[in-house]
Amino acid sequence: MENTGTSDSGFDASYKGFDQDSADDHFVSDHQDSKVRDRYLRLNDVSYIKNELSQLQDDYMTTIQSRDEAKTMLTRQIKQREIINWDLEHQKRRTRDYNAQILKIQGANAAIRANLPLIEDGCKHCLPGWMLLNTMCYFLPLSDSINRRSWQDARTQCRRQGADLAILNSREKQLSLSRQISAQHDGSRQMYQSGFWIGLRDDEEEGHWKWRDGTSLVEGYWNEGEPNDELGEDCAATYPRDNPFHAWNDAPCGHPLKWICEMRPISRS
Ligand SMILES: [Ca+2]
Ligand SMILES: [Ca+2]
Repeated sequence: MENTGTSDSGFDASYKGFDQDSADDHFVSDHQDSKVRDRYLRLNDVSYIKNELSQLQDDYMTTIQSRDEAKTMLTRQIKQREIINWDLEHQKRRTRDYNAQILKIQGANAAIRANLPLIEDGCKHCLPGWMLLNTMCYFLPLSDSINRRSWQDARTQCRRQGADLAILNSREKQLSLSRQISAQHDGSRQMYQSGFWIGLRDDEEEGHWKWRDGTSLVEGYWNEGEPNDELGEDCAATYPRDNPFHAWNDAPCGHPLKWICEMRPISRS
C-alpha cells in the first residue's frame, strides 16, 4: 500500500503537529486570559480596597464627630446640673431666710396685737411708770434701787398700789412681758437672781399650779426641766430667756426676786 503520507505515523505526526500548535495557541490564549483576569482582579481588588478604605474613613470621621457631639452634650449637661445644684442650694438658703422672716413677722405681729388695746382703750391709762399691754397695766421694778423680795412680800407691794402679781395666761402676755424683761436684762447678773415673780404657785398641792385668782394653770411657759421643786419650790417666776416660751422656773417662795404687778387700766373721767 502506498504510503500516501497519511500513514498512521505521518498522519499522526501531522495531526499531532497540527494539534500541538493548536494546543500551544490555546495554552497561550488561556495564559493571557489568566493574566488579564488576574490583572483585572487586582484592579478590582485595588478599587474595592480603596472603596473600603474610603468607607472606613467616612465611618471613622462619623464616629469622631459623634464622639465630639457626645462630649459637647455631656459638658452641657454637667453645666446644667451645676446650675440646677446651685439653684437648689440658693432655694434652700432662701427657704431658711423666709422661715427666719416668718418667725420675725410672727413676733412683730404678736407685739402689734399686744399694743392694739392701747389704741382701742385710748381713753384709759395706766399709772406713771406702768405699761399698758394686752388690756392690762404692768409694773416691773427694774431699778436697782428697788430691792428684791420674797413672793409674798412682792405680792404685798403690788396690792398696796391696787394691783396684784401678774397672771400670764396667754402667749401674747408672756411674749410682751418677756420682751420687756429681756430688753432690760443685765447680762452680768446671775440667772437665778434675774427672775420676776408672777402670780402662780403650787403651795396648796404639789404639782398643781394655780394662779393667785384660784384658776388652774392651763399652758405653762416653763424652761427645760422645770418645774422641778428642787428645793421645795412652790412659787413661779419668769426669766430673761432667748425663747420667751421656755422662760419660767419654780423657785423657793422666800427667795428674793423682782416681780411683775398687774392692774386694770384706769378710766379717764
Ligand atoms: Ca413645788
Ligand atoms: Ca426650779
